[in-house]
Amino acid sequence: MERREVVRITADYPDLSVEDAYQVQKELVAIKRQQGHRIIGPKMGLTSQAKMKQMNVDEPIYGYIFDYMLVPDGGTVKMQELIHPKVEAEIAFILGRDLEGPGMTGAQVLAATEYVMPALEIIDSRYENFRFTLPDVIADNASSSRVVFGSRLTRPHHLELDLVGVTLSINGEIKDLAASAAVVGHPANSVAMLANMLARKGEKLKAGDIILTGGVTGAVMLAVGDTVSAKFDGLGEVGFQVTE
Ligand code: 0L1
Ligand code: MG
Repeated sequence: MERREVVRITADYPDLSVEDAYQVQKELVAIKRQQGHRIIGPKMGLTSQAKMKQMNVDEPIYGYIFDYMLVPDGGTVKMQELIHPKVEAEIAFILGRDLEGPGMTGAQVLAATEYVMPALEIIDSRYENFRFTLPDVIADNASSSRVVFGSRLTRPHHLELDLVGVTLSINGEIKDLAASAAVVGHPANSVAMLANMLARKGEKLKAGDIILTGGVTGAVMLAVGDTVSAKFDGLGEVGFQVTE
């Protein structure tokens, strides 16, 4: 792997549509699977009003998390394996049964969810100077790069999942804080939207899928030597270190 920035695809193919971009993503996912990598589950991206406004879209995007992207809680993320990574704090859902749209609601998602857990997603867009359009990001598997899951599992009905306060700290300094309603009003809505988007392609969410619902906090740039931690009210903590 070269791990270098590239010019966005739409510089050469300005007519690339969102649908085309999901086809590119599908090919990328197929190549990774041929290489022996296993999908852990899908992820939702651009789930905050701020990010959707910035990209001028009214719907989030999705991509896939693979087994090689997993970093253990308290483990290390190696900068030399990445390009220009950022971190964001998210809530992950583990599904107890399959979920098939269309018409899926947040309440139905909660009823089908076995556990929720805290997570840190490391996004690492491959595009030069972060210059990309929506189809570029989709084709780049929604910038998926690494994921750290917290070790505590919580039943979804044990707390109000839209009222979870989250802090994201680096080297002991709070870099961002937010409430989980930042994720399309409620993280379960994000999973419902995902099921409904997949339904348009004749696909569904499967029991055992671990789903990243989207950034509660904003994304913060990482540097070698950083110690990153996130605290989620009622859900626990998760963290990692950045090494060379
Ligand atoms: O997880 C995400 O919200 C995907 C963000 C994609 C855009 C970016 O790389 O900043
Ligand atoms: Mg994310």
